Amino acid sequence: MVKRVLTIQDLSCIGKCSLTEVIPVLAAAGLEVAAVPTAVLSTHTQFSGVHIRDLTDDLAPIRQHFEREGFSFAGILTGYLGSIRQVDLVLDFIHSFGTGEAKVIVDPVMADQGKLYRGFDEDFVKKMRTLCGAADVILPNVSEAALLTDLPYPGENASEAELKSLLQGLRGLGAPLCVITGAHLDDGTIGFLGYDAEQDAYLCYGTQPVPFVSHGTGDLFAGTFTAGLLSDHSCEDALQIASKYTSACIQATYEDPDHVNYGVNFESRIPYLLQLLGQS
Ligand code: PXL
Repeated sequence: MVKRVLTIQDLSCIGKCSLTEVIPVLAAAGLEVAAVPTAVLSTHTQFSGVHIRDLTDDLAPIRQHFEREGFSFAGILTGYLGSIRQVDLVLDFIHSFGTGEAKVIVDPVMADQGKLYRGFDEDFVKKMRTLCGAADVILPNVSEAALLTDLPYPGENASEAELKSLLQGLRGLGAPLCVITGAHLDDGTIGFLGYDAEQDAYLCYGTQPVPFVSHGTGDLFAGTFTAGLLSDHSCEDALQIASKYTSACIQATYEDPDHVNYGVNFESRIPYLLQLLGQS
């Protein structure tokens, strides 16, 4: 039977991120995607003058309808959420549908390069800690890990020892698997460093760095990890698949002289994703 995955995040029309990346990746893995948009934005928030249709008031009625229909989900992936109230409403989805076998994956999108994204503050960070506590897996970047743990931001070139301190702090939030993504590892690669509390083991993997930075790579990583996990790969394998695919998409964008600089060329690498997932 096809597995159904619920994902709750924004739909940005231009500026590849959130649902526009996650829906195709999950669908490519053969999963049925229940996509709940929290807002429709003309572009992601790195552009100025963005038109936003906020859908916060629609989230509870959508959840209630899902409950009346008796829908269930093999997993829930949350991404960029625009307000504290949205996080509360997402927690309601998790309470309704995140029980039993369902895997809850939280990407606590709110910061990069040591700075909170526009519109977020310390109260939002506190609320995000609660959401992380309701997850099976959390996928912060280094900046988000520092904010969530209230530890100083160690910079993008943090040592593995510093990343491990962040991981121990993240562990305190309650998720059994905490993974710092986009981490510069001591061997010169870029990838993830995670701590699996059930196994008491660190998970680590990196790919060669590509000198190109783009928006939406964290969302792509989270979507790909979810795709791998729900297509029966282990957490460690799913993390490696996400690392390899995200890196290949960044590389493809970097190598394209005509690339647009508001997202990565993930579309051209879908055949590679299928190969990584063992589906081609
Ligand atoms: O990629 C994270 C993200 C998702 N959605 C929106 C964003 C951002 C990052 O800025 O603005 C709307």
